[in-house]
Amino acid sequence: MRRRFATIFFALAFTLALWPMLGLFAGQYTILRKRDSVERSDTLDLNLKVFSDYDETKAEDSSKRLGLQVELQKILSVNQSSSRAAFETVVALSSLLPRIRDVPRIKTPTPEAFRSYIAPVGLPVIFTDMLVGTRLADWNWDMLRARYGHQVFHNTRQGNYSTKKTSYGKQVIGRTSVSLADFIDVATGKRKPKKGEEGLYITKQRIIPKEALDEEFHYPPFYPGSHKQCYLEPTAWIGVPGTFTQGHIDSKDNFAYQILGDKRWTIFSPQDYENLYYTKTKGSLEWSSALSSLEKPDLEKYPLYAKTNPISFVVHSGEVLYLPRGWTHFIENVSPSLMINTWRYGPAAITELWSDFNKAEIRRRCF
Ligand SMILES: O=C(O)CCC(=O)C(=O)O
Repeated sequence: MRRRFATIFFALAFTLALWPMLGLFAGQYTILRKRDSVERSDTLDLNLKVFSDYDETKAEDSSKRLGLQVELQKILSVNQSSSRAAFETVVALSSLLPRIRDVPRIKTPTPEAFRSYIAPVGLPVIFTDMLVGTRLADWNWDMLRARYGHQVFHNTRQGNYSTKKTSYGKQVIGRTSVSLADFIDVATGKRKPKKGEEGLYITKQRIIPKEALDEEFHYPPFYPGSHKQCYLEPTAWIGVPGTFTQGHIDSKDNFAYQILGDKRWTIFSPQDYENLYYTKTKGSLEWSSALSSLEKPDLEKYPLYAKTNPISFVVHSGEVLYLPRGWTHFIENVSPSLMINTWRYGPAAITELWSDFNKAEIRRRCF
């Protein structure tokens, strides 16, 4: 009896002695957990601060999003090749992207701010002053005519695109050759278009000679010089009013520099992917929407379109649009317009349905 009493007494004393230590441990654990979640949501708030109009109802998804991003990094660090798990995670991620109703215009942030708070979110932004002080800010039609007027652009889109009646997939647009001097004379009203010169759109062409690129073109100031290899060579899009590019998705982040004139962008979040009737079209636009007109979409044929959230805005000369990959974009030139864009393999944490997402080399270099 005395032995049993002694055992119970010692067991109780032992538990009591350990209790504070257990409590300390549990408390510390809770503090760590709390700190973790505070840090995470702080980062997210900072990420989203710039998007003052994002949909608050989606805010509760933010921690899920961060969890998925961490998960995705883990999956990709183990499995460099395309995997079902990675695919499913990126699709889940895109469905948690906060809804925005407008694209914010901001002054160019520091590289650190862009890389920490903007690029990882996967939402578009317009930089209002990124071109100030660069050579591109001095460009005008006369200077372009004098400098590059002799260049002839073969394969220039012509005609039907400006009517917006065509579907890219059917390839019914015309193609023609035009010199930049002729194009500028017609676009700026110096002379009337001759037959075959209506609706000209020089698309995705080199305008700055390769050897002049370093001097003339400034890559976005957010990454070190060594990241130049992460960009595709800049291409020019030069169109008369009304010319149009049908909705499609790009597999890389886009920096679109609006050099001259105005361009209307109508964009859709990756969440609208299922509602835009994508067809995988052979041709220069890999992924295009079957919808050819946004003005009067045929809702009998495309009923899901009614569920989409189009965001429409005009980018003016001197501004730069950052459009993360995965966002559908329909584009229309609203005045004679020159845009130069460069695509970048980037870290935008949104849907990526293309195989190059998993190329280990690109990730190592550019993320
Ligand atoms: O400006 C256009 O017509 C199309 C541009 C485009 O699709 C892009 O920059 O990704």
